[in-house]
Amino acid sequence: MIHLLLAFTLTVLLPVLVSAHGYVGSVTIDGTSYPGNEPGGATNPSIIRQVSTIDPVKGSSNPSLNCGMNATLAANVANANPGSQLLVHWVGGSTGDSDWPHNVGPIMHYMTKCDGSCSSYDSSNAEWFKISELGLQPGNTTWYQADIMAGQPANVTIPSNIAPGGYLLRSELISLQLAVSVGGAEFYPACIQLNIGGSGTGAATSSEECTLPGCYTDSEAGIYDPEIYNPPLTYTFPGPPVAAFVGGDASVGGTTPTGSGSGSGSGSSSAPASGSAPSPTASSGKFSDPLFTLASLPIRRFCYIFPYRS
Ligand SMILES: [Cu+2]
Repeated sequence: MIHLLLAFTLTVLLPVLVSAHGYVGSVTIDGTSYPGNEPGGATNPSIIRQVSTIDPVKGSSNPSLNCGMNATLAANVANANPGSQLLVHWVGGSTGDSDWPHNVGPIMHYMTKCDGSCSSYDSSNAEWFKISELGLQPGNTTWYQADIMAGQPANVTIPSNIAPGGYLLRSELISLQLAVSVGGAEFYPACIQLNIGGSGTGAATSSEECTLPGCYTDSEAGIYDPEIYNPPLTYTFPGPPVAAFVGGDASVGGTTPTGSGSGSGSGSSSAPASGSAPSPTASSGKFSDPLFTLASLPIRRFCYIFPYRS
């Protein structure tokens, strides 16, 4: 009987377990969709650098903090322009057939200029600047990442005055459900290869840039947070501030009504997709999610039950 029960429990839990992490399945740029490759799977020409696994990057000095786990160059580069809107579709599971599984932690976007074509650019020593950061929604209890978990893409706008050239756009989710311990944070970076046109002149200053790894430490606020389960929260974003030249972008696109409500000072990005209403789904949606429901049990997170999956 015990064995039967165990077998039943595993049968129920395993499908959830294998979807406990994720990756960027595709990116939509001004309405055109660009598919990515499954982590560790076949490599088709893409604009998204392929990672080797859906597992998170652990540790702030991990070289994979740059573009994701063992990321490799992508063959293609997409054209975009200052003011272009990108929807970054984070998905869950090794084949991306489920929603992003985490709802605690920030959504941030960085860029760096490629030296030559981004399809051959090694960014391991690149200096990155931040173009957006989203943390807590108004009320300081629900994260914008909960909207990603509810199936919405991360929404980011290319700065309206950015100088033309090749750029990597780095989309990053940090999942903080284990961040009550130093080293517990899960980093999920992804790099998208762009060629940006126009005649802008905007650029970050060197004090607004840092390398990845290099931007973060394991023990700083925003990465290690023993109070993460004691809302309402005050959240301090890791990394540099949003670059000053991005500042004028707050209203560009006009599709992100809730983006500036987080107090982050960025305003150029928002988790909710244009035209969708984020708030009604924020609470009802997450309670219907099996992972969240299980995560709400007295034992708070799977990763404690199955530490090898953390
Ligand atoms: Cu995960």
